[in-house]
Formats: sequence, C-alpha cells, structure tokens
Amino acid sequence: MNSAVPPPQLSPELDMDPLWMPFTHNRLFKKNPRIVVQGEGMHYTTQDGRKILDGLSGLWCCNAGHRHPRIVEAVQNQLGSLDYAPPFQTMHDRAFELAAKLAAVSPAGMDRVFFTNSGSEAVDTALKIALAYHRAKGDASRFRLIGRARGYHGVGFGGISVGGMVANRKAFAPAMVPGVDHLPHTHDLTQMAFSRGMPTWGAHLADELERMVQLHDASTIAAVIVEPMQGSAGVIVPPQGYLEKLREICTRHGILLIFDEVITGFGRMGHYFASERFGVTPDIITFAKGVNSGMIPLGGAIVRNDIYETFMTGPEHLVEFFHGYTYSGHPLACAAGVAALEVYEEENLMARARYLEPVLEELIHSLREEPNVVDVRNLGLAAAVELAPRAGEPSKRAMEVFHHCFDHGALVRYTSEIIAVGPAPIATASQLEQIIGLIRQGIRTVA
Ligand code: PXG
Ligand code: PLP
Repeated sequence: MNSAVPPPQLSPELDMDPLWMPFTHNRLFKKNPRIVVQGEGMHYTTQDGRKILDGLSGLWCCNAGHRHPRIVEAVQNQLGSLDYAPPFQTMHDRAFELAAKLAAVSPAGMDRVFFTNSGSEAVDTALKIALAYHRAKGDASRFRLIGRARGYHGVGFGGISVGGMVANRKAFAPAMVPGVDHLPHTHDLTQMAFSRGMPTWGAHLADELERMVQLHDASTIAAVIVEPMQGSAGVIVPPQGYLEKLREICTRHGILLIFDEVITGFGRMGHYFASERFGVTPDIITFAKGVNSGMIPLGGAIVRNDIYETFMTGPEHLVEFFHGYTYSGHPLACAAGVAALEVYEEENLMARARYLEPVLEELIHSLREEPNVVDVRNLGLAAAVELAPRAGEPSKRAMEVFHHCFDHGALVRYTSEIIAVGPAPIATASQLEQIIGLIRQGIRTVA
C-alpha cells in the first residue's frame, strides 16, 4: 500500500521484545513499528527522519504543542531547585501554586484540588471522594455509582466499573465495583448522522437517570459520572439539553455529578473546561492530560468547596481523607502545569481553539461524500469520521486509514471504525487542511 515510504531505519540494538505496549496490537506493531524520536510544536519526527503532523495533540494532551519552550524551561528550573518532596504531611510550593491557578480557571465555587498522576487515578479519586462525602454527611447508604455506555474513565477498577467499553471490562467482570449501573449512550446514527456540533436529538436519554432513581431509590445513589463529550468512544457529542437534564435530576435527588474532563479540559472545547462551554456545573471535575500539555504525568479532581469542607471536621490532628499517591502533585509535573496555564493564557489558546473550531468543522464535514463514510461529527477541537466496517474484518478499514496517515505524515487516532482528530489549538488552518487531506486520501486508498 505504501511503497513510496521507506522502511524505518531501526538501530540494530533496539530490542523491542521487552516492552509490553499499552492498548496496542504488540505483535503486528513490532513487525512494522511507528517510533518517534523527537517532538516540536505541531510535529513529531520519526526514527527514519520523517516529519509527522500531530493531529491528536499526542494523545489528546499536548495542547500547547510539543516541547513548548516556556514549559520546558519551567521544568528545567524546577529540577534546579527541588526534585521531589513527599506530599503526605509535607508539601512544596509548586503544588499550592498550581492548585490556586486551577481554582482560578475552574467554575465558581469549585476551588479545591486533589492531585493524582493520571486520568485513571483522577477518576478513582473522584469516585472515592463521592462515596466518602456521603458517608461523612451520615448518608452512607449512597453507594451506587452510575456511569454510561461507551464511557471511558481510565483503567483503574473504579474507572472500568463505571466505564462502558466492553473490551475494557469483560476480562475483569468478577472484579467490578458493586452497585454500578449505566446510562445509555447518546449516539444514534439514525437520528444524528452528520450533525455539526451538538445534535438536536437525544436530550430525553437523560431521563433514564430518573428511571434509575425510581428503580434503585435516590438514597442508594452516590454519583453519576460522564464525559461531557465522550472522547475515547470516538467523539460522541452531547445532545442539546442533555447535560442540563442530568444536572437537574442529580440536584433534585442529592446525587453528585462528576464531569470527567480528562480530554475535554484545557482547550479541547474552546474553554478551560467543557463545563464552562456547556454552561453546566458539576460537583466534581476530573482532569489530566492537557493540564500541563502532557509534559509530565499529572491529573486530579477539582471539587466544590463545600464537599471539601464536609471532610474538614473532627480533631484537627487526624487525617481527613485516607487517599493519596506518592507522586500526588509532583514538583516537576506541577511546575509544568503552572507554566502551561500561563502559556494558555498568554497565547490566548482558548480563544484560538474557538477560532479554529469552525475551520475544523468545515474540513471534517467535507469528508461526508467519501467512500464508506457513515458519519462525521465534531465539537471544539475534536472531530471524527465513522466508516462502515469491512465485512468480516472489524476495525481493519479504520486501522488502514490510520496507517496511511502516519506513513504519509499525520498522526490521527482510530478506534473501532472511527478516525478521530484532536489537534492542538496552536495548529494553523493549513495544517488542519493537511491532516484532513491525508484522511481523505487514506479513506479513498483503503476503500
Ligand atoms: N477519563 C477520560 C475521559 C479519558 O479520556 C482517562 C480518564 C484516563 O486517563 P489516563 O491518564 O489514565 O490514560 C481518559 C484517557 C483515546 C484515548 O483512544 C483516550 C484516553 C487515553 C488513551 C486513549 O482516545 N483518555
Ligand atoms: N505498593 C507499595 C508496596 C507501596 O509502598 C506504594 C506506595 O508507597 C504503592 C504501591 C503506591 O504507590 P503510589 O503512591 O505511587 O501510587
């Protein structure tokens, strides 16, 4: 298929066997590896010296582009003064500084930040906060957690329990957190194919939560967790009015609403948080990825002030919440976070994302008439094309489009039959054009 592309020049010493790659077809990958050795701005460079335009911000995280000099400098400076400090009963200034910056850009009344190292840990942290919060209020019967079909909340046991990706759950079924139920997802091609932005159909699907309340009783339900826009499932955009309804039902029944903003945060939706874009404020926000432009692992949960206050009772010398990680708020990760937030502000990257949104929308929807395209959808700087599966070969067509794009100079994402893009707001319109152009070429080539 790609005879024009030279094979990667792998150094003979590079032994690929010891590494068990995450969420990867290891055997096929190691036969035809895609290895990058450098990143700068919107580009990666491969081991054989080819430039790859990054259409996915790494993996939805490098929102200021690769190796932004301000963030690199901040990490280097941090290494010059403090490498690590224990976060249990000790702390360092950078973590306080970043928490204050996050409080300033999060919705009003949500000013308390708990740090983790990843989105998966952020989710498990948020679920534990929800359970412990109700218990602290004398409401320990609220133990149920409600997620959503096709939801992705990372790979911890809590996250896969509330998550709705069958492949991520089935092998671990006996180890699921008890008492979890799932809302239906909102993706229905008979009703919303080729929607631009938010589909007009589907708000009524939030009423399923009301049905669950009637089934389980509100007094048993602790929290509902959803991605405001489902990212991993392939950019499933919330229907107009849907999130508002979820909010209203949760409020009416004393159920905490958690927005998992690991992908939607820090510019993906044209704002610091999707909550701001949708005008719907949850009780807890989880974040990771874009918080420091993917430079050093970092995630966390932002909670309503009164949730934090609920824990702040009892003797002052006792630990209030028995949870935390060795690397909660690691100095290097926080230094990168402080710098990334400054870059987002100074380079006006939220506004830049909003400016690029209609450009990406036009480009992605221009794929509508290409062969095998069954849906095109977009919101913010996230967009996807869904293809009809090839008979007997699920997901292979999308995989080939992904390979075509990479081999010809653009990184995109594929998942089942879906090609997704999530460029950084530093992209130029012509770079977006190149990325979509390669997807078009790929779709035609593998048709
Ligand atoms: N919640 C959400 C909403 C996510 O998108 C996580 C939690 C877990 O974060 P960590 O840092 O533990 O990976 C994510 C991660 C994809 C893709 O296919 C998306 C993610 C990760 C890997 C691939 O689009 N999101
Ligand atoms: N396992 C062992 C044996 C540990 O001592 C620790 C932390 O001290 C952990 C797991 C948890 O590691 P982390 O805090 O990095 O999540």
